[in-house]
Amino acid sequence: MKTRVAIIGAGPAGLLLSHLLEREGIESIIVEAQSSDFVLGRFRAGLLEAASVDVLDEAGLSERLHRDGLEHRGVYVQWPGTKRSVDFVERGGRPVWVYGQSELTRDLSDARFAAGQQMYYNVSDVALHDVDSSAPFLTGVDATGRSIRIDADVIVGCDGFAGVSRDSLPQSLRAVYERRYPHSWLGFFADVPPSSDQIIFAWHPEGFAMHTMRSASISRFHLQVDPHDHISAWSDDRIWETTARRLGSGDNDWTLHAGPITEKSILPLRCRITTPMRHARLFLAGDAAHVVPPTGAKGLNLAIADVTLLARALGAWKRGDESLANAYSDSALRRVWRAAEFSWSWSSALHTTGDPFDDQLQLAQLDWLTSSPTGGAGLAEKFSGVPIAFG
Ligand code: FAS
Repeated sequence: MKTRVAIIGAGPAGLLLSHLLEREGIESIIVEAQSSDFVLGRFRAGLLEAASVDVLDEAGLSERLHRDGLEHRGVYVQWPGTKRSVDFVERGGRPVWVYGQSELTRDLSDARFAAGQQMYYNVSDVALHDVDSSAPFLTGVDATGRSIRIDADVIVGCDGFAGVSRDSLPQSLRAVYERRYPHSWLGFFADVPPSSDQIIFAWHPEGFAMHTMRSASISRFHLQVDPHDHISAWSDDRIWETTARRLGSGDNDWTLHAGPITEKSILPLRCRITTPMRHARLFLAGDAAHVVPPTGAKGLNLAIADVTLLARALGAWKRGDESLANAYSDSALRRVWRAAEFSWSWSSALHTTGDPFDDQLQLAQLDWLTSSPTGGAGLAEKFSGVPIAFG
């Protein structure tokens, strides 16, 4: 097969890229290792920055988001004895949207199928060839066991953290920056309406807790746990008791409502960034290039920003101007490192270490962020994001 852009991965990055490329008049083919149902069944992220919603609005992909999503002006930040609301809009930022990644992936997937996009699911052994030449190509084995080859002008790796595309960056050029956090997150979904009108970030001497949501009837929670902890050690009762304690249920007549837990898992917190995000005819976008801890809810938003920049760059290149394609990696990485810094500093302010000195430093940081106009403005900007642009 021959196309202009061969995309590896049908997650949010790959699907949105294909949609944005089509609006630039550029055809693409997507190959995906898993089945469509498997990809649509992955929950993961749940918070969209305003800049991400702007992209989806402009691309005609946000109808269900505005119907079913929840627009939030800010979040609650609390610690024992103190609960403060940080209103991003009041502090110069923009609202954020609660809308599950699985819902967004469904919207993107539906749009691609409706557009007759060439997408091949259950493709194994994907390999990249000749990315240094002007005629790169992909090979793989499709669901029927047939070998496939896709010749393209450009290959884009949207194949996530476990993908293969970044291995095609020459070793001599490739730099990998990695930080493993000294704690993990136990994340769980519950079929119970949220007990709060806004997301709660709770510092607690025993460990961090977060109350977020996916809809008016589904709640989502995260608990700081030891990196060596195992989900089998966490009964539903233990999870609810711990969550209620850390969120201060019963304090100031606020009560956490429990319900059936429908999914629970433990996720290591890590940051890994691979540079550059472009080499010759190979581009990387989304988790294929970078993963950040979900504390700042940046992973999915970075994927959206990457492919927005990349579609603009490939559109300009098609019109004869390669300058944006040359600037893609630096522009994308500038945003990635700002998100990595926020994810690191916000995680560091909220996750306890067991050291009382650290406790006091963290509480001082949270007190400043939630009471000082400049601290609040900084938090608002980091949370609600900045416009997606080159430079
Ligand atoms: P994805 O990983 O979503 O998609 C990559 C696709 O490539 C997959 O479908 C995969 O099957 C496919 N693929 C991989 N290798 C391939 C190969 N060799 N050939 C063909 N296809 C291949 N982010 C947040 O902002 N907030 C959160 O709360 C949050 N929670 C998360 C929880 C978990 C458990 C995880 C794992 C991530 C979480 N993230 C969160 C980050 C997550 O949302 C990512 O940022 C987002 O999925 C990025 O999208 P993609 O770059 O498309 O990568």
